[in-house]
Amino acid sequence: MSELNSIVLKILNKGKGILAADESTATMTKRLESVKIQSTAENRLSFRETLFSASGMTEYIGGVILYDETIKQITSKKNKIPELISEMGSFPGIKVDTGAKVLAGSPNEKITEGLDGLRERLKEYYKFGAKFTKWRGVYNISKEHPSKLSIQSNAHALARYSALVQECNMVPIVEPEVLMDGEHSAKECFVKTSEVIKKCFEELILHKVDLKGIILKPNMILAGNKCKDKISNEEVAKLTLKCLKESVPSEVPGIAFLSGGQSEIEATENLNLINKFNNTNFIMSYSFGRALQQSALKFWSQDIKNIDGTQKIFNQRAKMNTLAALGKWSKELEN
Ligand code: 5MM
Repeated sequence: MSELNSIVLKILNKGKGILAADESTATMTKRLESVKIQSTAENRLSFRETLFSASGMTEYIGGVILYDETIKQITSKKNKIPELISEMGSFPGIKVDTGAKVLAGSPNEKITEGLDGLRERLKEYYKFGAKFTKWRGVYNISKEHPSKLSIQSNAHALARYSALVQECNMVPIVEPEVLMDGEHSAKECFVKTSEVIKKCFEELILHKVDLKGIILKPNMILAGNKCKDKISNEEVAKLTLKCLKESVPSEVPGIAFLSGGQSEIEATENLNLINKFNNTNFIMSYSFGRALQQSALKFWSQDIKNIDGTQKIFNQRAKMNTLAALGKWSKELEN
């Protein structure tokens, strides 16, 4: 077994998932301001440190994706953040893209940037203790989108990023996110997501990326948030499995879904059904941002000194999602 493959299997071991805490400062500011907390470096650290030192980290969270600011911060107990995460039994990871910018040639779409100087930045993050990385390509659905140009150029960037990351002995998380914003049907989401993922693997193979040493982070197959014809959770799970079975090469060891704006319970329920019906050899787990942090953030914002209370809420979400990654979750366990 290669070193990278063994890291993947440890991160996703026994239903463990990934905490996506890699919000850029702009996104984190939105999240904090939505609960009336000022977005200072100190407050961003305080919330994140509260989560990273929660007991649920040890049992349920195999990896944490950090942002550049956070990986360099020192905790209130004078520890480095990656050391705290490792001590809790989890792997520190880092977001290495520099964000999605307007795609020249298709102004309503985005291309993710960050390849220039990436090899050097990766070496620095490796020294900080990162064992894995993340890069997110974003695609929106409309009649003419995602365009061939956006599908091709984002896949190319994801593949070039992955090859550089593996060269530096870290596991790349490959995140092509087809957004749920819009009126599109679940069927359209299925078709577009399949096209996007297939192109990503075409490019990953061309760039000689070791598929056993990556984690795919896709969206679930959902109807757009403005679509009138919603589908059931069972249909979401079945369509998601069909899409991944047809588009992902069997060498890939693990898939960790993003939550994409679903409510916490919805994301957990869908993940549980995906695992109940899983007829593939892929590990199917989670790499949630909002669906792991929303309730904890709300509670914390009422009293940022109530660390135990915040951690209790986070532990419960992490536990519920790990049970879902094992197909053992039920609604009754939520109470
Ligand atoms: C944690 O949120 C990340 C957002 O990063 P930016 O601030 O650079 O947009 C995002 O990439 C996240 O990792 C994934 O989208 C998954 O998060 P959700 O909330 O969809 O599970």
